[in-house]
Amino acid sequence: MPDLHEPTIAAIATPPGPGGIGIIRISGPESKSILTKLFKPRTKLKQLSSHKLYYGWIVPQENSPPLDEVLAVYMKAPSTYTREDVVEIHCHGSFIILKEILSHIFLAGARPAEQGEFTKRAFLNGRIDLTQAEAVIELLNAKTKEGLDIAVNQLRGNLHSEIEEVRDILVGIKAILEVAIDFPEDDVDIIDPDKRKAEIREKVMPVLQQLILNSDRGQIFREGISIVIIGKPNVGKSSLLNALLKKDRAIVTEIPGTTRDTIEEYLNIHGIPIKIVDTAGIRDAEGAVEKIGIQRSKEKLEEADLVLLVLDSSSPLQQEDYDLHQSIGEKQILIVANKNDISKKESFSVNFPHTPTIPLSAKTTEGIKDLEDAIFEQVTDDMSDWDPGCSSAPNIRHKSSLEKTLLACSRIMRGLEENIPADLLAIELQSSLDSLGDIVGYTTTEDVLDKIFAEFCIGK
Ligand SMILES: Nc1nc2c(ncn2[C@@H]2O[C@H](COP(=O)(O)OP(=O)(O)OP(=O)(O)O)[C@@H](O)[C@H]2O)c(=O)[nH]1
Ligand SMILES: [Mg+2]
Repeated sequence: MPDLHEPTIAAIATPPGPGGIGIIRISGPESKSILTKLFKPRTKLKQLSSHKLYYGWIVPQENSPPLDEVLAVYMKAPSTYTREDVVEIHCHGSFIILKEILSHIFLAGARPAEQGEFTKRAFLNGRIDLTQAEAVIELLNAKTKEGLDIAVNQLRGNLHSEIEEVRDILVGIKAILEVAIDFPEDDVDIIDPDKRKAEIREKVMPVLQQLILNSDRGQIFREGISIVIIGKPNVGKSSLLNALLKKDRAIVTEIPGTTRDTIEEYLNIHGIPIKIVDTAGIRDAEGAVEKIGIQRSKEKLEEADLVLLVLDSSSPLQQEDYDLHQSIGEKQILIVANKNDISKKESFSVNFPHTPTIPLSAKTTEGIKDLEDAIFEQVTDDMSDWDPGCSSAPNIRHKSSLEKTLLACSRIMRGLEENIPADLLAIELQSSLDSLGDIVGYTTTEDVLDKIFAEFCIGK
């Protein structure tokens, strides 16, 4: 149940800058009385009904001129976002008006909400679990439709219910162990180790393993990847950037050394958010500006998840091309055999037999789709059975707790094998339950919670 002694909080819930409407949100026990102090409905009312939108004015003091014409709603706990009494005031979307009204709300008894505090209250009051609170952040930050699907699924509680199913099985085993602790002479019979092992092996570990796998896959759609285009001067790197972006973003000329600085852009390849960086062509440069540009190209190369090495298939390979290929090291790489609209001088699959090569023309854009498919395949590896729309994809924090749970499960399996005493098994079991509890927020420490909610914006 919500704590009636919690202070009432308020914040502007809509983004800064002018807009059609701007919304102020208030949550806490004083919400309704604050609204009644400031809001004058058009028709006189005895009482504000819950979950009903009223038209009227914000009049901060008796006889003062109205500040704004608004729509206001009072929502009685617990059917609200935070499970506390909540008020929303829909004003005109001017930051000055919003700030002015907010200052009167503070004078009337609310305090400014901290980042994510509304969602934190929803979590603390038990309306959502931690995975759902985190899904709200991901929903707000989603860069592609696929990233959004993952967040919405998590918000609907898909991850929560999978974790709960596993927890139920482990809690059941723990109950049996506790009985066995009380009757040590019959403990093997009570525990029935083969049955417990089968439960963990068939119903717990595969679910944990699948969730861990989904975490890596979801990460790609959620966070995206970074691609860097490198190559000698004039091979067509900027032309490739433009072809992928489907717009003339970077300057293209026949003069080697055209691009001096790195150019960062964003694109969406089959649902994966991608940061793509065009770089200065790498060579032994004389000019100071070009030298700095080349240094930056090398730094960007370090940060990349995937490197597109552009080669000019219309002219013979040079030592510089081999050196560049070498400098990419262990990173994922695709060779772009550009300018294949001109007669071919090189077949790179002979020169670089272990690197996938995509022939294309950045100028005519023929082959660009093949490159997009190759990028997708390269970074999704064997994800053909992955559907971001129906799998719950744990984040890195969840993943590390899942891995801890899985380790604890392996230790329990070994313990059951070796018939170790029930009280020792119970300790391992508690540790696996604690790790699972961290994911949904039962046992999460205060500092982890603070870190999670600090990622929110104010007003959410
Ligand atoms: N025929 C043909 N010409 C191309 C192709 N791609 C690029 N070019 C030409 O090659 C020249 C260099 O292209 P850029 O895209 O500026 O090459 P870059 O690698 O970015 O060059 P720097 O920025 O100087 O390192 C330009 O004249 C382009 O029109 C292609 O696929 N076919
Ligand atoms: Mg360029």
